[in-house]
Amino acid sequence: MNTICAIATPAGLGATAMIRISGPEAFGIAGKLLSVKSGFDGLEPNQAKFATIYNIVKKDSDNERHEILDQVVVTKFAAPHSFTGEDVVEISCHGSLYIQRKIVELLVAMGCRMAGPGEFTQRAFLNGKLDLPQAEAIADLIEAQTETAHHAAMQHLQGDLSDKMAVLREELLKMASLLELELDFSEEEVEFADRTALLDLLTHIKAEVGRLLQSYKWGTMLKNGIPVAIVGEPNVGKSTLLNALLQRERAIVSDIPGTTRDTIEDTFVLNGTLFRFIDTAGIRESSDTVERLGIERTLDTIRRAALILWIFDARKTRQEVEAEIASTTDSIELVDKKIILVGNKTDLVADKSDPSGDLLYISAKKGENLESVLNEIDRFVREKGIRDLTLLTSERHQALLNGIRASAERAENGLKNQLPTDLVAEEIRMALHDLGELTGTISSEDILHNIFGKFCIGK
Ligand SMILES: Nc1nc2c(ncn2[C@@H]2O[C@H](COP(=O)(O)OP(=O)(O)OP(=O)(O)O)[C@@H](O)[C@H]2O)c(=O)[nH]1
Ligand SMILES: [Mg+2]
Repeated sequence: MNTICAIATPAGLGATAMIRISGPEAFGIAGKLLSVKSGFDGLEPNQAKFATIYNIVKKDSDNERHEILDQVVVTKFAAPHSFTGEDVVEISCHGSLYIQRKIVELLVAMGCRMAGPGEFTQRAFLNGKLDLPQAEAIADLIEAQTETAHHAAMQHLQGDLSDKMAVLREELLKMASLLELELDFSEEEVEFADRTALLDLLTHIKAEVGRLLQSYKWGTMLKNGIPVAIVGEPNVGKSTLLNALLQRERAIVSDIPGTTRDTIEDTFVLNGTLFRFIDTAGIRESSDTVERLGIERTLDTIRRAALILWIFDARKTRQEVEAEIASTTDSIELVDKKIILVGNKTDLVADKSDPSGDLLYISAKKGENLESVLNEIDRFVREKGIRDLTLLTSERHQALLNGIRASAERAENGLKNQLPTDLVAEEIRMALHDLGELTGTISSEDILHNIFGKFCIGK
């Protein structure tokens, strides 16, 4: 096993930067590089110490002299009690790009190899410090920009998904071994595995996997921002509302109906959750080709949105607005979406009381009552409970869980139709294989390359 090194902090100017070394030669190489009072060997694991790094400067072919490159803090972790499970040395140096590069150059000259993408995390996985979903969660954790995304990644890192999978695997293994036993005694036509219990287990697995698959939609939305469409007739003030919510002039506003022709989007963090507001072209009958294309996009945006802010002129009645929504969305599946009705331009009306109480009334231009809109958006997330769910965020996990569900369904059908035991057993084996790939008990070069290749160097 090579000893690897890499800069673990981002390329940019910080007060300090950190360089990581991991592998069997980590201590030996660090000992040569670092001049530590009392010696590097004297440094206890899990302790940090002040050290000096010297650079060899060649004056001419015969003369070389040692020059201080940097004064650093060095931390030592002894295998197996380190992130990678190997001997690890972390060097915190000053943030200068020159110093960082020079230290890596010296390490390579002393026998380190530059780490590949995700190689530290991959080693942690191979040494059993993390399972695969946990290793993948590290990438999510590093990328998390909001409280909700952080929470989702942290749950995976703490083994939430892994624990759920381990329970499923245990149950499936039990079932598989009973079926295999029957196959061994196939001549005698005995049934070791209770068929009703098997069916119950398959139903349970399908439900558990189904719940996780459902959460994938939310998992990806949390990463990219929960899509909130701002729609309504032309000129009702959609772009004005977008700008007011973002507190900057993102979209063009004018009193000409049909100003916005394309969708305009921007992200916004509300109470720790990332949202993506999408301003759209006003919906109306139009003979203008470009405007019609824009309206098509509006309908598409409604299809993809989780939340719809339906903006109308506050002088309209509720019946008029409901008729408008019904006629525009008749071809759109609205289940799972929430439509919030927002009457705008209240500054122009004397009486805007809503007898039913669930319409919101605002003045986007004057910034009045915008908090009522934000409160409704927040309430939607709270009601869905997505801040507390175990969320599936990885495409890889989704594909494997889909496979597990399909195998469970086929096994179920096989049992119900009294198909031969070996066919049912084969489906269970396939489900077990997919589960193994998910948690990483089964892995190949290819799988690991696909996962860790997407990491940055230094992770
Ligand atoms: N009085 C008043 N005028 C408003 C309010 N909100 C928006 N307006 C005005 O209404 C006009 C249209 O506003 P926009 O935000 O461009 O409307 P839009 O819904 O994006 O229109 P399209 O892009 O054409 O679909 C502009 O002149 C705004 O200044 C409001 O709360 N009160
Ligand atoms: Mg507009």
